[in-house]
Amino acid sequence: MKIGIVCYPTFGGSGVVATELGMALAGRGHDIHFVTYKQPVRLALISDNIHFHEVNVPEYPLFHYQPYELALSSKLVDTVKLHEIELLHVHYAIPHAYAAYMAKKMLQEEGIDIPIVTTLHGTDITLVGNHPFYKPAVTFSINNSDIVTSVSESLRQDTFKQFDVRKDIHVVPNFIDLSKYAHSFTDCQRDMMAHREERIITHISNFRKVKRIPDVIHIFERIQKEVPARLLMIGEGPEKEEAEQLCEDLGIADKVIYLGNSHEVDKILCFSDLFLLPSETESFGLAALEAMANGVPVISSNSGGLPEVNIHGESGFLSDPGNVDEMAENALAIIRDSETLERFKNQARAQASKFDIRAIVPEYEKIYKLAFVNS
Ligand code: GMT
Repeated sequence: MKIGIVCYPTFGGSGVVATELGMALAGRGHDIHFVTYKQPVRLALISDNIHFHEVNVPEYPLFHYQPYELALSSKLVDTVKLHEIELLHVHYAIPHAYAAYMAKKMLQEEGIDIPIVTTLHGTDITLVGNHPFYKPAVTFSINNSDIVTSVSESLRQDTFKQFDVRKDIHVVPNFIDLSKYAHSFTDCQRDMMAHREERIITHISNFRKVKRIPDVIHIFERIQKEVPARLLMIGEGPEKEEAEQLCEDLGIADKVIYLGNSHEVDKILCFSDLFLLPSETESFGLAALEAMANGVPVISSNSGGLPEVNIHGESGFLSDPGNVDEMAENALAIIRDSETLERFKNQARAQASKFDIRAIVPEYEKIYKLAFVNS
């Protein structure tokens, strides 16, 4: 099948999922066309059946805001026609589902019918999309997609609660390519990051408010009082500067390493002992799943879709958002002795294996077939 994929090309989870899905579909013989404003960061390989089409928005001084969705919908129309694309799969409702709908309508005028699959990822529903400024357009885009999927049951429920959605939402969870992790442990560079006796605690995010970055630091501050440890902070975002200051204020700056955005997340995770994700809400928590696939137990909040990914007492522990005391206690309960840590590492890996890409990608293929029926 010739499939057009629209996503954000950045380090965010929705872009990562879209890119990994596209590459996996290409591996199964589909012809994949990514349409976005920059080459997606995880799109390492442009092969014969993976293509990238850049959306350009010409600057014009009259426009206070450059009209990206207009440029995207025009690009979709051209790309669909030129490459005979049969289906569009858009990740993140804003503005992708809206632009895809416009493209569909324009193509209809030319006698071309293209089904639209929209995958909701989280913040497009729970944080941004439900703002009154966007809500009517997001509701319309969801209701006019041929198929809508969400990455967790929790996000499905949130969407029904917050929007007047008149169609079913199919849950297709995020996934992980476990074959990529089979050899990670031969390549560890742990000694460069920490002393032998120190536990390595890791956090990866886009450093936005929803991630509760100060909680990450407060949890770590309590941990390192009892067990020698280092904190690795991966990612970039608006809360980073304040986080660095908080580490200074708490006198732990020498134990916290900020690594910025990284293309080597798996290498870093492979020598980590514990992953912290105390987010206010998280529709899925792909970063937690990537940690678990690397055998890293997760201390997370219990909000959104996290309980569908991280299992309390198995792959880690979950607490109410903001309960940093409990999160620190649970973290210590895992890392204090090596035997318990090893047990949790194995359990984390076992839990991650339930989200193997080989089980999930065929789910999307079924969804695509259904989209043709609905279109
Ligand atoms: O806030 C983020 O982490 C970025 C955001 C995105 O759109 O890339 O992530 C959302 O989608 C991910 C992939 O489906 C999910 O794993 C994240 O949980 C979700 N983020 C939130 O719900 C806050």
